[in-house]
Amino acid sequence: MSDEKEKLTIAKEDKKVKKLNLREATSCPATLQMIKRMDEDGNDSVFHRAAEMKPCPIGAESACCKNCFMGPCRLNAKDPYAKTGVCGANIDTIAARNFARAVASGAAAHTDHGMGMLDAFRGVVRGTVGHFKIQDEAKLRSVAESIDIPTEGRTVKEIATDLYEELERTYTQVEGEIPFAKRVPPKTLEQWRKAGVVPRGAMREIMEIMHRTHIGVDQNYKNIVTQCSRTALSDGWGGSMVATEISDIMFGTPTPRVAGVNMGFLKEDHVNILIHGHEPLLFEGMIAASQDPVNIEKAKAAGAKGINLLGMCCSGAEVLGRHGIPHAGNFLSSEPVIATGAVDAIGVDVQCIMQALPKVAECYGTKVYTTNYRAKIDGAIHIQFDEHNPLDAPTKIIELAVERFKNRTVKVIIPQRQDWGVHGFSHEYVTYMLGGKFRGSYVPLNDNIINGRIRGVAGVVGCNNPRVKHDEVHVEVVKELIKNNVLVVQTGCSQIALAKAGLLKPDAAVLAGTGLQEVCETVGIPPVLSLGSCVDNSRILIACAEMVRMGGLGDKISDLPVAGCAPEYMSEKAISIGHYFVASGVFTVFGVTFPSVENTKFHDYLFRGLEEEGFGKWGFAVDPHDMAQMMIDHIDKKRAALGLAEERERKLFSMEDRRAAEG
Ligand code: NFS
Repeated sequence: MSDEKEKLTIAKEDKKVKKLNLREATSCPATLQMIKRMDEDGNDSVFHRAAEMKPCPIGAESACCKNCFMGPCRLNAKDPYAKTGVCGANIDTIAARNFARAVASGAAAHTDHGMGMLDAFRGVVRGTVGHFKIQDEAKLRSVAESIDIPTEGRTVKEIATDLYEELERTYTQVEGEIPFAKRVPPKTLEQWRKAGVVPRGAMREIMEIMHRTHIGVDQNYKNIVTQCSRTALSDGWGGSMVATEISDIMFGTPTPRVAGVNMGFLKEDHVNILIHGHEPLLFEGMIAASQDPVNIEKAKAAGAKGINLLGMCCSGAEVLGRHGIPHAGNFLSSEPVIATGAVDAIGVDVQCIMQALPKVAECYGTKVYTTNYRAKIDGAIHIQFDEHNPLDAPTKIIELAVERFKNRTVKVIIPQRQDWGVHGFSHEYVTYMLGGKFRGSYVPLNDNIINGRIRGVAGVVGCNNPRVKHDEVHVEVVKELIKNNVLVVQTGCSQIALAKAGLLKPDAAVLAGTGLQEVCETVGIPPVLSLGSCVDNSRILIACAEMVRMGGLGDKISDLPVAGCAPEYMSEKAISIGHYFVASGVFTVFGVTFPSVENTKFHDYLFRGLEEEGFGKWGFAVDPHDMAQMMIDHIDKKRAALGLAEERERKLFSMEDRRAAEG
C-alpha cells in the first residue's frame, strides 16, 4: 500500500472509532472498562460495529419485501400507500408478512429448544441417556396432572412416559389443540377458539406461516396476524413452556438463592470457562464435569486453584436460579468479557451467539467451542455435545481450557464488579412464598392487588440492543414501575441488567412505593423477581393463569392489571414472545424500534384493533419513563374496569373484603 493510501486508511479508521462515544454505549461499568480495552487494542466490538452500521431506514419500518425475486421491492415509508410491490402487495401485506416471518423464526427457535429438551427427556425415560435423570418428581406429577395424565398409584417411569408422548404433540400434532391449552383460563381459551387461534402442533403452525407469507398467498393483513397469534401461542403455551417444564423436571425447579452477576466473578488463578447460549443441557453437563475430581486435578496440575464456571445470556440465566452459578453478563457483554483475557474457553450451543466471538477470542488468546450441530461458526472449534454421554464434550472443553490456562500470554484484566441478588423465583415458589406452606396459593398476591398495595404486575424482559445505551432502559423502566407499586417479574438479559443495578436484593424495596415496599418487607422479597431465561416467560403465563384462577381479578388474562415490556429487544424471538403475550391478553410495550409504519392499517391493528377483539395489544416507546407510564396507565385502566380504581385503606384484607370485591 502506498504511504498516501495507508494514511487515508488510518484516517478512515480513526473516524470510525471516533463515531462511538464509549460512555454513551453502556451503563455497565465492567462492560465499559472492557470496550475501552478493546478500543485501545484496536479491536471492534458490537458497539463499534453498531456505530459504524446505520440501520436501513426502509427496512427498519418493514417497508420492503424480498419474498420473491421480482424485487426486492421498497415502498415509501413516508407515503406508505403511494406505491406497491411489483406483485401489487401493499404496505399492510408487506409489513404483516415480515412480522409473521419474525414470529415464525422466533417461535421456531424456542420450539426447537423445547424439542431438544424433550429429546433428552425421552432418552432419560427410556434409559438411553447417561448422567441426567428426573430430579423433580413433584414437578413431574404436577405437570402431568395439569394435562390430565393420571398419577395416582403410578410409577415415575409410567408417568414420565405418558408425559413425553403427550408433550410431543406440542410439536407434531396435525389437528386439535396442543396439550398445554388445558392450562389456559377457560374464558381466554373460549375467546381463542372463537378467533381460531388455538394452536395445533408448532411444526404445523410455523409451516403454515411460511406458506402463507409466500408470494401470492395470504394478502390480508388481519388474516396474517391471526396466524401470527396462533403460531406465537404455539411458542408461549407450547415450545417454550415445554422447555421450561422439562428442564425443571430434569434439573430441578428453581428456588430463590443468592447468586452473583458480573465479570468480577472471573478468577485469575482459576481455569475460567464460560457457557453461552440457551439450552441447559450443555451447562448441566459442564457443571458435572467440572466437579469431577479427575478434571479438577488436571486444572491443579496446570497450576490453577480450580475450575471456575460462569454463565452468559440465557444459558447462564438457567443455572443462576437452579444452582447459583455466577453470571458474567448479558448479550452485549459477550465480547467484552472475552477481552478480560481471563476466559480460558467459551462453550456455546444455540442462539444469540455473535459471529464476532471467535475473532475477539483470537485477539485475547482464547477459543470458542461450538457444541450443537445446528450452530457452527467459522473460526470456532466444533466439539459435538451428545446427550447420551453428556460429560464427554464438557470434559474435552475443560482439557482444552486447562491447556490455554497453562499457556496464557495475554494480560488478564478483570473488572472488579461483583453484584449479588436473589435469583430463581418460579411460579411454584411465588405460590409458596406468598401463602406459606398451609395457604400456598396466589390468593395473597391477588389480595394485595385488590387492596391496592400492589398496583399490578409487569413483566420486563428481553434482550440488549446497541442502538440504545446498554442496560439503561431496562433499569429506568423497572425503577419507575416499582416506584409506582408495580411488582416486576423478569427473565433473560433484562434481569441481568437489573441484577447488576442491585435491584434483585430485598433491600431494593426502599426504591418501591409504600404499598409494594410493605409487601416486600413482610414477605422478605425484592420488588423485582428474577424468573430465569427467555423460555421461562412461560412461567409468567402460568402466573397470569393462576391469578385468574384464584379469582377477584376478572375471568380472562386480558382482565388482569398486568403489562409486559421488552425495552431493549433485538431478536426475532422477542417478537414471538411479545406477540404471544399480546395474543394471551397482555398489553406489551417494545422499545428501540418497531417493524411497522405508523398510521397504516397493519400498525393500527396491532396497536389498537387486537384489543378491541378481546386480545392484548402492542405499544411502542423509546423513553423508559414513557414506557413505564404506558404500562401504569394500562394497569390503572384494568383496575378501573375491575372496580379497583379507588386505592383502599392500607389494612390487611379479610376474607369478607375479598368476597365483597369478588361479588
Ligand atoms: Ni432472549 Fe436469551 Fe438475551 Fe435476547 Fe438473546 S440471550 S432468549 S433473545 S439477547 S434476552
